[in-house]
Amino acid sequence: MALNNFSIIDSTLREGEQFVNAFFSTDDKIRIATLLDDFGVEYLELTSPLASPQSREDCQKIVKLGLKAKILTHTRCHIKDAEAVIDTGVDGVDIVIGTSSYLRDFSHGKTIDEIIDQALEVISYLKRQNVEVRFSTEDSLRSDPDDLFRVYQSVAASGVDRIGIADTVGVGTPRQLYQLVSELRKNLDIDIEFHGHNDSGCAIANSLAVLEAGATHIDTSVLGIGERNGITPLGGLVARLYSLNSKLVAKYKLPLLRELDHVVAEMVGVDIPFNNYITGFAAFTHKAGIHAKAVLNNPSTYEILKPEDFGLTRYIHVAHRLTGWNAIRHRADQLGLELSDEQIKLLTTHIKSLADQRQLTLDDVDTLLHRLAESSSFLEIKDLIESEVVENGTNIC
Ligand code: HCA
Ligand code: CU
Repeated sequence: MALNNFSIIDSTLREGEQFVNAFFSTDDKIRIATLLDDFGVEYLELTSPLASPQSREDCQKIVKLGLKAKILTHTRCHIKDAEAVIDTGVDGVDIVIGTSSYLRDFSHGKTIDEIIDQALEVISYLKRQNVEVRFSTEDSLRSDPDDLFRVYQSVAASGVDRIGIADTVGVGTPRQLYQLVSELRKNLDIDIEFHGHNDSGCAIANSLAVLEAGATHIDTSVLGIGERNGITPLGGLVARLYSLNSKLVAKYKLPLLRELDHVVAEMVGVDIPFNNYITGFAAFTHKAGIHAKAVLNNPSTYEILKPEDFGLTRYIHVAHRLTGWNAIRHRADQLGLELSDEQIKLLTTHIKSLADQRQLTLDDVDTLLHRLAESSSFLEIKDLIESEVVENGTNIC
């Protein structure tokens, strides 16, 4: 099963450059490439050198960095394009042509037979240049399945290294993709890549489905940036695979995800979403008293991902009306305060009443805990708390 032997093709520097806010300087590109290489992705896909003079220069510079990751570039399936990118020294070229009726009628205007002829010409040229060649069909999920099979069969016989399925508009479902890849696997002995857009929120699930069916390569970008709302996010794919079996992603330096997400978010001027996989600020926070208690006893009760494996820490939110005395006890222990269960339970009741009246901060809770620890007798603090709840509960801190 390919799940044990897949590669990530990170396309932050190609698909990601198509994100509306992306304007990467040469230094930005080098930083992203170096970080991704350090993280351990197997391939980096770069914008076509034909896009602009700077794109060509940057592509050459990244090739010269001598990274461990293989460097790919991406072009249309045209012989002239192929000839014009080969001198950049890349390890491989990803070629693509639309096969859906949308793209055949409204983009390049070619028949399936013409697409096949053109593909064979370009593949044979590139193979003679000794580079890795991937041939992909744009808008595969809205292409006629018979056309798709015919195209893949012809190119597979031509010595191409990998075929690519591109869900260009993010319309595919996991079941559909599982079936498509299973069918290809049965008939063709060739590596299969998947490039999935996320318009309907299935990019990660689709990536897993194709891997389960035998695909070998998955395209990602940092934070998922790309055309429209982007493609399979690197961190999301890692979270998905890790939670099946952490060994699947043990080959990557997981603690680098945080830096990658932060660096790219800053470069393209967006915040990391609060609910982002692994690196969103709420990804490892626990709030309700019942959750907090169980997580304190055993984090796995409510965590499928171990924050420490990603160089991160969990946070138990205690200053609110849903809190519980176990969480407040944990905070007291963190502060090194010796308090009895009775004291903690009383204070928890008080915190809940206060939190009904205004939003509390951790500082508020800490102040109360310190005051409780400093009070000479339990009765004294009991009186203090009860009188303040009744009289002016809004401002005890
Ligand atoms: C594009 C289209 C593409 C190509 C994917 C691929 C898509 O912007 O050039 O080469 O497999 O989503 O179809 O990104
Ligand atoms: Cu795309």
